[in-house]
Amino acid sequence: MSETTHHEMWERLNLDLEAHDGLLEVLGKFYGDIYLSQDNRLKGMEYLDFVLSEVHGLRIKELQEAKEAGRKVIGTFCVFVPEEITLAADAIHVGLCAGAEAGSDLAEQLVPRNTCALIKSFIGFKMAKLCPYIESTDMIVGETTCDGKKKAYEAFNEIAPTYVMEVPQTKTESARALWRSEVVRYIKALEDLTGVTITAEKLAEGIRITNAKRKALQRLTALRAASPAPISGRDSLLINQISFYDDPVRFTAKINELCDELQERIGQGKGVAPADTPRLLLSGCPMAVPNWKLPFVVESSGAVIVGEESCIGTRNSRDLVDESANTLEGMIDAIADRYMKIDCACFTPNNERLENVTALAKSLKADGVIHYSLLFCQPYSHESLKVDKALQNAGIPMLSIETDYSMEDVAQLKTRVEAFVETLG
Ligand code: BJ8
Repeated sequence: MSETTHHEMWERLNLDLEAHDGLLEVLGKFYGDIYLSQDNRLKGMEYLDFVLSEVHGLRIKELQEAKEAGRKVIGTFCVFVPEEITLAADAIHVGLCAGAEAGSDLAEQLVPRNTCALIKSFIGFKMAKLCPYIESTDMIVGETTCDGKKKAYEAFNEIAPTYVMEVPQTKTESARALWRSEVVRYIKALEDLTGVTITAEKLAEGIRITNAKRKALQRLTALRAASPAPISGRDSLLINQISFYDDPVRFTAKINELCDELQERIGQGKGVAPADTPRLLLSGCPMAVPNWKLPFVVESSGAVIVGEESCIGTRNSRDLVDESANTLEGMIDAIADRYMKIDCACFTPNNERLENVTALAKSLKADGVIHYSLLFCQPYSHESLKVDKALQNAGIPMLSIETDYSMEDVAQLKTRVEAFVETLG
């Protein structure tokens, strides 16, 4: 992570420079051990390495320059906030979920101890003055998904004003009507903030850009069905993580280039691990940057990860917005419909997720699934039992793991993952 050149900018953003330097140092080391140590990486990963090395540097500089030119920055915590609309308002959409423990002890002043690590992390990053993204936002958007997040936004609002979208908890007709009205309310909120009127033309362009990004990620997912696995799970997770920060047009072009390289590699029969390496699908809670713990444990236990069924994975890229509408109302309907397909564990019932996980495991030729829940995450812990049953019925073995962001259980996790991988033969 480059530090010296960006200090002035970080100071202007009121970061705690000493603590922030410490964070970047740890992250740089962590990244070197987990990422740069891998063999057979794709050339296209150099771009991702560069973006990650500048995630608090050049990308923040770009955001500051955009702000000086009059654009607004919108920070989000959930894939329910429609990026299409943010782009249509000529604003920039960034993900604020955090995957590190730093600041989590401070977060316990605002949320209870038994809150998941993801929530504690974004609150902790704000309280410890560690996140230049939060400090760059003009509007932070929360959402009513799990109870932990709903209540956390009330507390977070005290230190960072948060606009909250109401996400329904069921998939009924009335729930869809509520969600559509929330999409309309978000359009209005953005128009008020930016002074930009969201026209059909602008929204069509926002839909096109976001769909193109999702199509590139879908392409990556499909290519990972090849054997031997052509890309590591760690690198694929990084691509999905960076999709929440990078400029969407640039990112899409780079990921399509990387997919071209992948295609070539597959054509040559090359991969990152021998063809008989057990293939695993990860399923469950999102893994925000820099939460690379479990992928590292899995891929250093004799297995390769071939997919991520999570919001920082296929749940965010699987469905596109229908582009056939040409009126604003029609596009709003198409956006509402696309987002209602998200199979987050916060919905009840949520049977489509069981079908989706099983279908994904089959299409990626996974030998097994690791279900990952963050400690204290009720929705995903509950669903791990149902996912297990559905996979058993399909003859696919599953290992359930609950953990947080600390490194204390790494040895224990490795023992469990190795034992599971051994059973896969
Ligand atoms: S659409 S998965 S991004 S809510 S891990 S905070 S669920 S207690 S992240 Fe999510 Fe949107 Fe759903 Fe996706 Fe709560 Fe669980 Fe914590 Fe979680």
